[in-house]
Amino acid sequence: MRMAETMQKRLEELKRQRHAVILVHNYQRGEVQDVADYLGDSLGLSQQAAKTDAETILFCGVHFMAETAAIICPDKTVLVPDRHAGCPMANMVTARELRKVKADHPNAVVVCYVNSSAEVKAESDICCTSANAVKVLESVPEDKEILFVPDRSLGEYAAKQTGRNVILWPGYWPTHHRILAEDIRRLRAKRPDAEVMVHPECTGDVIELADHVLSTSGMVRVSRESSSREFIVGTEVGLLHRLRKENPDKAFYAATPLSDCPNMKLNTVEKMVWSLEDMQYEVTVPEEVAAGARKAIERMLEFA
Ligand code: CIZ
Repeated sequence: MRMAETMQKRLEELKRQRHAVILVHNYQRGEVQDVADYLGDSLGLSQQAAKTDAETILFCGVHFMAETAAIICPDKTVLVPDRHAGCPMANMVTARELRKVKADHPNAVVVCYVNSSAEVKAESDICCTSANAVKVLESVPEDKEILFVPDRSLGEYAAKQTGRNVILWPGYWPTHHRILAEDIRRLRAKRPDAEVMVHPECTGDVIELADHVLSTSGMVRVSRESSSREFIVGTEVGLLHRLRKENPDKAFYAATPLSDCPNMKLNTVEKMVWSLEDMQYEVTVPEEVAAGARKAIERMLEFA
């Protein structure tokens, strides 16, 4: 038996022993996606975490996603295969910094992108993901100021879509900012029939060139439903594995190979096996923080 098959078999055994479910984000390595029980974006995975009967959740993504699962499911054991898989954008705002800005805008509603720490969520009124940011902004009463943290690009995009006046935090995801307008123009010239889909975390000049501005779940849907045969994809390159697998008769071109997140790629099938063998690395959130964060996440889930 090949090594990869041995590992997959062992993972199946451990899953049964540990009553575990495997949640995998769309940006993970192809071989990790292939052993998922559920594959999706952070919103979809949060919903799966909320309804699973499993005792253990093995979360393959980055730290804030596993933290969200731990907040929603305090009675379950949430494990990550690699504890160093973090998110640079989530580190661009701390609860202390947010409290300071809130003090200057005491009536503002704080909308917090899920790509943030539990402490920051606990300081926020409502969370959102890239899939529902526009709906969440629309839900804020017109007479209220909105403070959006930490992703400036997503906040700017959602503000434009809703016409709302939004105070933006200067955070960003380096992986999406590596996609340049020039990349899109060059590929469009080469593939004139391709539809261009980009993520709302991209910079404004990239967004302006796109046919669709979508979360990863939106890209999965449009790729399936569209009659186009070719797509230029402006997001983290891990998603292309899923798009190609689900649409073998269509062609997908990464806007740039540089849009490759090193944190997302830290998880491997071997580390998943070790994680369930040793029941590590457990992600926990102190209840005094989790209680506030849970309210903001639960409000977001109403806009799923
Ligand atoms: O919300 C998520 O899961 C992220 C980080 C991207 C997306 O659009 O799925």
